Parts: sequence; structure tokens; C-alpha cells
Amino acid sequence: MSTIFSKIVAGERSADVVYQDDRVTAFRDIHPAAPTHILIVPNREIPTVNDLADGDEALAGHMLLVARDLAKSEGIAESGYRLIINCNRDGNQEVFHLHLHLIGGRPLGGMVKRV
Ligand code: DGP
Repeated sequence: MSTIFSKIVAGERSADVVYQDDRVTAFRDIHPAAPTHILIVPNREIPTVNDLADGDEALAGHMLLVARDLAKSEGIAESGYRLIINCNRDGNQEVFHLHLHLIGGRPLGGMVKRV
């Protein structure tokens, strides 16, 4: 079964795509949490961080470098931003196609609510 993010990667579902290459696609989150909220996804379907293989080291690093470049082009590199990958139930993952959230453009406060 193809994920909604695979459909975006393939151009079969509309999205505001801001970057794409042969390994990753980046597009704006449909429910942005801040002025900049971009999702960076591997073009290949990988459900969660748990499913990354040792051989995916370069891909995982590439996702981080794409986030760095997008932060710069969005004008938030200096003011700052947050990178988040949610995983499974306790991580509140909703879409089971690995994605890195790039969030910024306003002060984001504490990282995780203390209970
Ligand atoms: P997560 O909880 O980490 O799995 O976040 C999933 C994010 O994906 C959530 O912030 C909303 C976003 N999202 C879900 N469906 C779509 C979609 O069809 N298009 C876009 N652009 N974003 C989506």
C-alpha cells in the first residue's frame, strides 16, 4: 500500500513541494505549526526510524543536510528552528512514511511538555 507521502513524491497527490531530488522530497505541511513547517521525506517508503537500515546512513544524513539548506532558503537559519522525527505511538506519529519536520519562523518554546 502506497502512503499519502508516496503519492506526493510521485506527483499523484498535490502538495506545495519546495525541493525534490532522486532521494528525498520536501513539501509544506498541510497543518503548519509555525510560519515555516516543511516535511522532508525519503522518496522510498520507510515507515519509521526503526525501519532505517545501516545502509541508509547516507540517506538519513542527506535528509539533515536538505533541512539545513531549506532553513537557509526559508530565512530561519539564524533565528533558529526545530527538527523533529516522530516515531510510533508515544512519538505521536500519524503518517507511516518517515519524515523530518522542519519547523521555525517563531519562538517554539520548550521541547516537550513536562508532565
Ligand atoms: P506526524 O505526526 O509526525 O506523522 O506528522 C504528520 C504530518 O503530516 C502532520 O503534521 C500533517 C502532515 N500531513 C498529513 N497529511 C498530509 C498531506 O496530505 N499533505 C501534506 N502536505 N501534509 C500532510
